[in-house]
Amino acid sequence: MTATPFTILLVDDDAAIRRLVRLVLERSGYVVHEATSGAEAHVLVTSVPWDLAILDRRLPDIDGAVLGHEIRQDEAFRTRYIIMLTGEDEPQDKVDGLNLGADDYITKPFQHPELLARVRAGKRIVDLQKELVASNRRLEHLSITDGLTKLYNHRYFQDELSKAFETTSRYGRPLSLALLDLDLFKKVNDTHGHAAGDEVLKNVAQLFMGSIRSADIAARYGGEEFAVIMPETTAADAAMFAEKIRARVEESPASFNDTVIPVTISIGVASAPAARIKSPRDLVEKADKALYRAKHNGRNQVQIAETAAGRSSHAAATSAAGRRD
Ligand code: GH3
Ligand code: MG
Ligand code: MG
Repeated sequence: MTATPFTILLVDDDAAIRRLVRLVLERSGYVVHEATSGAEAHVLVTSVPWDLAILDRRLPDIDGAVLGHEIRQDEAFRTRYIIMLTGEDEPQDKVDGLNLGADDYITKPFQHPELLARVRAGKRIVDLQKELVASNRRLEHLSITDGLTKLYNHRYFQDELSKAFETTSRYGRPLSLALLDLDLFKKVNDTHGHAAGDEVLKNVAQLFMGSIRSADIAARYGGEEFAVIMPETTAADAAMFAEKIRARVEESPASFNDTVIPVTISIGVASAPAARIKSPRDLVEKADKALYRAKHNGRNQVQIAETAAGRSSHAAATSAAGRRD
């Protein structure tokens, strides 16, 4: 993890207190930003990154406890730590502050070691929460990614296809799906070994990632089979994309231990909305059938799913401008 300095927002209208607290905190290596009112604090919380806030209870324009409560309402600040600065003779201040969501309080006048000890305690909590967030992100990424190719995995593909299909059904927007299968891949493994086969899979995955639009989703469907979801893409445009990626795979062999390993892919494309496609499953089935035809017809080619009229079409390169160039 990068070592960004722990940053503290100090909100107090008393300049002498601000100077003192800043001095103590900066000597211990903390970065401090100051605000003198609730209004200034509200600007500061969104304009600088921060970890912990020290809020005076008595501010000119707002009760510090209420300010803390307001800051906490923002989802982005839920994991930050808030310490109230309260007067010695107002025990109710502490109760109010804690009730409104502050994590701790410091009574004025305070001893430096106590201030630092409470800030350190806050830092421990904030650091722990940061680690949790980071580890959740890592886990989430792992749970949707294929380890070998770094493309999305099958589960994520299914989830995203369902979502994309819903948009298509609701608004009648075009949606295309390409299923791509490496040709005679078993032979690659048999000839060059499994490790070389893995390298080929990684290589084609790279080609897919470099060829898709940002809204497209490229996934490893399983084994040596891949899928690309193309929202807002008609069958004609998807056919052009598929032809482009087919040609790119043919032209860009992987190399493994100084051996160049050429491969080709067969692609089946299906698009919605279409009369017989009522579900994401129908779309996959149609694309799969088209893929099967591509294999049956000799591989290294693109086939487009049959339309309701029963016609099938071969995606030969067309003269029209591609959607991606
Ligand atoms: P076709 O053109 O009909 O698709 O022929 P194919 O040989 O590609 O098809 P088949 O389904 O017979 O073989 C797929 C091969 O893909 C067999 C399997 O060992 C290989 N394979 C699947 N996953 C992996 C993998 O993660 N790494 C490697 N190296 N090979 C894999
Ligand atoms: Mg295959
Ligand atoms: Mg296969």
